[in-house]
Order: sequence, then C-alpha cells, then structure tokens
Amino acid sequence: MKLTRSGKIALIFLVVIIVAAVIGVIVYFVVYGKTPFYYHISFKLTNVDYDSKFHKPYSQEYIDLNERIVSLMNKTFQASKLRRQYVISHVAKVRQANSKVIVDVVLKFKSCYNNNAARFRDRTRNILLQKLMGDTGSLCIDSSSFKFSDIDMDAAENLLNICCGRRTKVSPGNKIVGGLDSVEGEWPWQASLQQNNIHRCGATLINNNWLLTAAHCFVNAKDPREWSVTFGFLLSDPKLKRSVKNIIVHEKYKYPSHDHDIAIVNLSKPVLYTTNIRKVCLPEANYNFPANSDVVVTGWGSRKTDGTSPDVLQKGIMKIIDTVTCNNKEVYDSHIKNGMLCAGFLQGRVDACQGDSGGPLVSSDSRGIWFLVGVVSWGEECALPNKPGVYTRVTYYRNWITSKTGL
Ligand code: 4AZ
Repeated sequence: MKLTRSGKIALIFLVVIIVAAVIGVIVYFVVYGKTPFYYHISFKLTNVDYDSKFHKPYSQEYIDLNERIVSLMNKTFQASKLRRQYVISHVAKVRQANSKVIVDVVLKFKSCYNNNAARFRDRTRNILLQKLMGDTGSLCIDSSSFKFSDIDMDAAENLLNICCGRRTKVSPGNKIVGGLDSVEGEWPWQASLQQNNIHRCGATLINNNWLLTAAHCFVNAKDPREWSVTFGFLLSDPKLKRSVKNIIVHEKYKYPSHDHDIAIVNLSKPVLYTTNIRKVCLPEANYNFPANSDVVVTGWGSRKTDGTSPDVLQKGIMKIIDTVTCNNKEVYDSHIKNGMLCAGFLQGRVDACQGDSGGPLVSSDSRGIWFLVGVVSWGEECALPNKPGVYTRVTYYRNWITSKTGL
C-alpha cells in the first residue's frame, strides 16, 4: 500500500498521539494510581505472658514482640501475591487477655486497585487468615480471636507513628548558638509555642494531648487563648497548628527565680502522629543521664545573644556537665539546684539562647531511641565561657508530670 504525503503525516500524528497517551497513563498510575490501604487486625498470642512493660513502647519487651510480629507479617505478605503492594506493619498496642496478650497491628498497603477496595480487602484478609491458621513460627496464635477491620488513613498513620523517641530522618554532622540546620523529621517532637502567632518558646510533644515547656514562657501571659502550638521544622511553613486549652505552670515556680521552671500545655484537640510529628520518650524518675553524655538541644532561638532567629529548626550537639563542676565559683556558684542540670561546653561555643526556652534537650540510648533529658531554662547570655545552658531536669519532675497528665 502506498501512502500519500498527507496520509503519512496523519499516520505519524496518530502514532505520536498514541505514544503520548500511553506515557500519560503510565505516569498517572506511577504518580497517582497507588492508593494506600490500611487495615487494623488483632489476635491473641497464647504463648506470650502479659508483662506491664508492654505499656512502654521503648521497653525491650515491646520492641522484641513488635519485631517478631512484624517479621511474621513481612514473611506472610512477601510470600504472597500481594508482595508488591505490602508496605509496612506495626504493633500499635499490646493488651492484656487473662495472663496472655492480644496485639493490635496496623498494616499498610499501596495498590492500584482504587476502584476495587472490597476485593483487595478480601485478598488481604484471606492471606492473613490462612497464615494465622498455619505455621506461625515461634508465635502461638489463637486464630479464632482474629479480627480484621478497615481503618482510615489518619488514624492508621497515628498508630504507625505512635512509638516515642524515633526519628524519621537524620542529617549529617553539627543555629542555636554554634548549631546546625535540622532536616524534616529529625526532631518530630519539637513544637513552637506562639503567643498571638509569634514564636515565643520551644515545647516538646510528650503525647497526643500534652507538651512540656518552661514556666517562664508564661510570666504575665497565662491566658491559654493567647497561645497556640505549631509543628514542622520550618517556622514559616507549619504542618499543623493547635490552640491551647490549658496551661499548667508548676505550683512552686515564682518569677524571677529559676526554680521549678516547668509547665505543661494541654492542646485543645489532640494531634495525630505522622512520620514528622511524634512524641519523645520520657525517662523514668530514677534514671540517671551521666555527666559527659552526648545530648542535643533544638530550637528556633537566636543564633547569638540579641541576634536574629532562624526559620529552619536548629540543633546544638553538646555534653551534660556535672553539677559539681557547674556549681563552681567561676561557673554558676552554687545556683544549680537538684531540679536543674547544665549542658554545653565550659569553653562556650554551642548553647541554647533566647527563643529556645521551653524546648527539648534530648539524648539517644544505644538503640537510637530519644529521651527527654531537660527543658531549656536559663543561662548567663549565650555560649559564654564558663556559662553553659541550664535546663530543668526532667527526671526530677517526672512524678509531677504523671500527677498532671497521667503519663
Ligand atoms: C532565654 O532568654 C535564654 N544560654 C535561654 C537559654 C539561655 C539563655 C537565655 C542559655 O530564653
């Protein structure tokens, strides 16, 4: 067959249109076509004895049990037809059932089956049921206790991120004074406490409803209606904002004394955890963070005394200074009480500063789980030699925190 010139042009035009349409469809499915599906399942383990440590998400008992269950879920789906759709699973809760336990697990999938959710749900449920009735390795599962339900995305992400003290991202090396830029997700418990929408202090998320901060942030400003809290590592681009329902200042705090410089903020509505908004772990009252431990202070405070404030959350890597040294005449001359601790360097260089107040001083354990050591409180100017930052000692106020929040 011989094509005329205009016929050839029309054919080329048609081929180009078909190729463009195919590319468009592929791009659409790669970019938009995958919908996340979340399920909430629960089942009873008949060979795991209940232990109160399962209430603490940082306990080794919880971490080990989570790992065994996640590994069972990974094996189940990686050996199934949904291996490419399965994303992650996580134990959201361990409940007591007589002397044994029931676990609540959240599962996440990504699939192109947008318009066939019911079929995807049935396939997932069947794969799980078959596995739980068969070989479940070292875990003995009562398959008659198996429950399976849908869960909406925000509630599921909240449960997937319920663990404390876990970061999503880490940036290399060491503006706080002498600090470095953080990246999104590096300090997911950091919040900005704002008075009439202006950043005043830092604060730390300790649960969906509560933040810990410094009492001195509220001197002459105790009305919760003036205050709000934002989350996100850029001050100019908050990812979430909440108003404040209640402010609890320590009963014994009396300005201008620095004693008992601690306060709790109750949010008007709970935050749902995400990969970038998570709580820190609170240490037990009897835990001791030894002198010379590595700690990190974070905040949007000024980079030098009376300096400007950054937009990117800053981190300052430093060490705990022992109280005897910090109480030396040339340092703070016996002003460091039991409810305080010093951190930084006697040479100066790295320090919290104005606007960092109320924010977190944290330390990671050997597993990379972050605990709240201190609350930025006071210091003589910023980063001066022999004048390190002084922090409210969280372990000293641990029982006070429980008495106010139940945590
Ligand atoms: C302040 O004014 C402040 N160098 C906070 C921390 C320090 C000094 C001052 C510690 O909020």
